[in-house]
Amino acid sequence: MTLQSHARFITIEGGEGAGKSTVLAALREFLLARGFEVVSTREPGGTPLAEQIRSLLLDTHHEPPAVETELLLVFAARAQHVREVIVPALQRGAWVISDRFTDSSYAYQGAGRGLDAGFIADLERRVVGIEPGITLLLDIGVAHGRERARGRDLAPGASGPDRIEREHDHFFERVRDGFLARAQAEPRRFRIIDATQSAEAVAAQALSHLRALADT
Ligand code: Z5A
Repeated sequence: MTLQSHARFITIEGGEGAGKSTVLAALREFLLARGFEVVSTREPGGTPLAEQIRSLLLDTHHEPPAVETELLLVFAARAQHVREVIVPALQRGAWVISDRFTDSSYAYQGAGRGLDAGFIADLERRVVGIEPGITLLLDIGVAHGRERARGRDLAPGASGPDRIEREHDHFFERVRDGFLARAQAEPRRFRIIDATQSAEAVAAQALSHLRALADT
């Protein structure tokens, strides 16, 4: 089974603190202003059940999952998200913008944790079945991204770093390399954006890619 690509399905990927949420808000505003229905969502999560799985994945107080458990949990959440939210929205003609999707599993569980990419691809085909028309990869050095995320995590009311955010820099270097390798392997789908620029410059670049899509 090959993956079905959807032109109105946009994903935003990148490491910690890359600015994905910030870009998502800008894309959403642009599409809403043009009168489109927009579903903005995130992974892991996006449905009540998938959000519960997210809590299990990121929780720091309980037994840490084995790497295989971690992979299967992200795909369990994704199976629910695809069926309950993403596919129904695409079928009624809405745009869907997701903060992370399957590329994150290749980067974190594949490149980061060392799980076999063939196994992930098999799950992707059997459990997910779809892929975005365009993926914006916000690329930033690990130290720079972590510094931004730390600033946010230390703000009053913030809950502090989650289980994955507590990993070492080496892990995040492998994740970054994993994302860049995927972008290199699929240049038609990926657009790499230098996320070290100002938030305004990053949003402007993301919008220029979206404009090219939305106007066709
Ligand atoms: N995960 C996985 O392992 N496998 C999978 O398959 C999936 C996910 C789907 C949760 O994801 C974790 O799940 C994640 C990977 C794993 N773990 N980690 N690490 P998440 O997306 O919810 O968590 P995150 O990557 O930690 O997101 P984040 O830190 O919230 O990053 P962000 O959304 O890219 O950043 P932001 O919130 O937009 O910005 C961060 C801060 O920087 C904030 O204060 C902004 O105001 C500031 N910012 C943003 N842009 C700029 C610019 N351009 N300049 C200066 N400051 C900026």
